[in-house]
Amino acid sequence: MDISIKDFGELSGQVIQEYTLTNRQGISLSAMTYGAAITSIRVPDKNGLIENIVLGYDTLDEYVSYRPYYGATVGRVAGRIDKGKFTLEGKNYQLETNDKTNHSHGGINGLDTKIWTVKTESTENEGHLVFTYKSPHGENGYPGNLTVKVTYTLTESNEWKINYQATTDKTTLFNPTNHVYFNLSGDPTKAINQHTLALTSKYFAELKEDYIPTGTLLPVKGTPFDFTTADTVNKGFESTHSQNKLVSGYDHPFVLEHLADKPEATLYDQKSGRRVQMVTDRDAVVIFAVNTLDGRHTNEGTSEEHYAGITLEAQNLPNAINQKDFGKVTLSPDEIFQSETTYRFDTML
Ligand code: G6D
Repeated sequence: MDISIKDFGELSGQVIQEYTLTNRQGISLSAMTYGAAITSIRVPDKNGLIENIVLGYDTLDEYVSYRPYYGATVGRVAGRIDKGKFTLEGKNYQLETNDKTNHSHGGINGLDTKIWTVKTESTENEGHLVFTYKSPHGENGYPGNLTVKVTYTLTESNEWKINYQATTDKTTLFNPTNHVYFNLSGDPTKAINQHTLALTSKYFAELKEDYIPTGTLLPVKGTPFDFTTADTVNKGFESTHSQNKLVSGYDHPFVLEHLADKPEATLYDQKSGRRVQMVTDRDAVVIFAVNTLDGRHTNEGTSEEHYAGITLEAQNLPNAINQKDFGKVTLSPDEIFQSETTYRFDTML
């Protein structure tokens, strides 16, 4: 496994570095110390042409100023928290409301805006980028000194593994995700409308006008949210279903059925033949299809458009701290948070 490093700009007087792992098939994964963010993943199409399949920017300044969370490690809590409020061990907390009246993606200075330290490790068949960040007690309003370790592994079996580990000295909240946007065509100016998606999900979380889940899990059956059989994501872009119209496509958490015989999510682009399969130990996946990009962003010199990419954000359900039955997002001092999500790349004719 080849490992290379290059400078990727400077922030607050610190050099931001980009690390690239390249396996023997020529597949590569790059990530930078700003936000422990994936900056590119290069995989072959059905003809062997290796291209970048994730949205990103050419410069650090664009990541910092535009901040659509391209490839970013999002936390302490991914997604929204209703009015930024929660109660923990009898204490009421008020986080900053950085998304209209709600708290989103860990706040204005979430983990995606932090400079992480990194070390590299490699074995015969795996390369690892081990990112660490220590979030002090009270950072963005969250209790507890939280130490987070995110390990990106690229394997010779063309898998990208994300392993999260975290500990805290006071009970806090932790529900991270990676916000990578896939565009399997290899060209961010080509919309992903015709990408097909398959999910094991039988339910998705209904959203209110402010995108906070209502608490109701709606059955996907008979709706444009049904991906139990692979289908084009375009159906949600053209749908008149109130939930699709609310967000102009998809911006929804889907509850995952962990089945023994299939991955939780499969994304496929018939034209390039590229496929990514996701397996995860998390309860849900948020599918967000970049419904609002206005072409002002650039990616390797080209501008990205509407529906330029789609996320597969493995996580527990948003606003879970305020919604019973939405799963666990607390972390106490006597626990070690541990989670793993794997994305496997291949091609199909
Ligand atoms: C918008 O509502 C969406 C989020 O789901 C997404 O994560 C963010 O843009 C990048 O706020």
